[in-house]
Amino acid sequence: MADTGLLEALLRLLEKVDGGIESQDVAADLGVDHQLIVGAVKSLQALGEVISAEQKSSKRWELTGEGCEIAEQGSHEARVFNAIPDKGLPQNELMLTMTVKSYWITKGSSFSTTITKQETELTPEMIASGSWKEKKFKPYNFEAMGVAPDCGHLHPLMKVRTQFRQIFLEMGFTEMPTNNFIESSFWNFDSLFQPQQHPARDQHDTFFISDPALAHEFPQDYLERVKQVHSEGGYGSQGYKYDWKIEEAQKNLLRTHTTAVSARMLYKLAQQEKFTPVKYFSIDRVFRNESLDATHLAEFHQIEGVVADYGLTLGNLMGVLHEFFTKLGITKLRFKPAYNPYTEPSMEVFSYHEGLKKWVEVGNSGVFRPEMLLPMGLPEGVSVIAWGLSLERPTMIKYGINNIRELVGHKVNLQMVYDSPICRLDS
Ligand code: FB9
Repeated sequence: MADTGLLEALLRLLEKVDGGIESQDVAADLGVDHQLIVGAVKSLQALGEVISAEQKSSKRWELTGEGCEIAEQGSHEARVFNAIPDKGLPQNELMLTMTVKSYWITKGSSFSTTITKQETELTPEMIASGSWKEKKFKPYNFEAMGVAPDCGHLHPLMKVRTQFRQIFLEMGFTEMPTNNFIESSFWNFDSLFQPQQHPARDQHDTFFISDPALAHEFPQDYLERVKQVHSEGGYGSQGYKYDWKIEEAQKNLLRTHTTAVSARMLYKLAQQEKFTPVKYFSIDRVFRNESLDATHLAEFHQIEGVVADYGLTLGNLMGVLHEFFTKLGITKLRFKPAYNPYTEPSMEVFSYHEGLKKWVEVGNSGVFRPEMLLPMGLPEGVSVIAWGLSLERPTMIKYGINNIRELVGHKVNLQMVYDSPICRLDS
């Protein structure tokens, strides 16, 4: 931004004339280099319609540094004559022509002789007070280069996670605290009405922790209601009719899904004096002791969205899934009935992949069961819809990676991380 004093001096000169002024004449009048006036014109143009400036190109002779030297020290010819060798010297080498870009400056529709400070950010205070209406805002310079990081490179997974986080935030979702990889079986399974003999709960699907092997702190009244609904039913459910054991619920494990965090958050919500609708999301690592292949490792990042409100239905779930996946650029969705221990009904979500010319699974979803929600203390009538997908699958597709070991793990080529471009999911 050119110096404000120079801007206002130029404006005062412009104010005195009816038509316009030549930038070179302004430079001469103000006794400054023409390039400073060119900069001042560009600054005034960025302020909006203060001035109008039509760029002109004119060719003209201008003394070079050498020319000034001749003016000060006498004719070149005389000096050159004396120095010209017998074989002579072409004149055009003596003088160089320059193209000077100048401006024909006229008053703009918002002409003023004073510079109004341009705001560079819209603050909450401006919005609240309405003062933004009287302010001028500096236009965004979309041509500006981003600030290059001094060092460090973001892994593609982290770039895609940021994009998903942005999508959830745009949709009004709040991020859940997922900073506990270790979880009790109670929150990972029992609170979700997943029976203690479910196959997912044994060693070959779950990583159990040997030390500390057991968790001991649970909300006792809630734990009793969970035990009751598993063993004898309640809330209209017949339960699973088995001898529910606290020792099973105490076993610590590496969480197998972020739905354990959703359970904790929904229980906390149920403790409020008055229920309030919420929209939560999480994106973090989960661990499963499963067979490995080109697209599956023993851990992955689960993305989960949760909406709790009175009277939510499967239609609301389909609607929020359409909105979510549309922001990913996925518009053709199909829903297939599925089964989850903690949601009824449940749906697998499919999208038509134009490249592969086939429907591919892009996630799973459902309505949390009353046997999960009511023991928490959530009011009758409150329903909770939720869905999940992985971070690795979209990342591999986005970055054209076929084997997950090229994306994560000790064999990853760090140059791939350095070279990975920024990620935009909507295009
Ligand atoms: O992510 C998956 N697929 C996917 C997602 C996005 C995508 O984006 C493209 C660029 C446009 C492409 C593909 N899947 C879920 C489907 C399959 O990949 C599947 O084979 C692997 N699944 C994981 C689990 O496998 C052990 C993906 C992972 C998954 C599955 C289910 C959930 C979360 C992650 C869930 C859930 C849930 C359900 C109800 C309530 C709460 C959570």
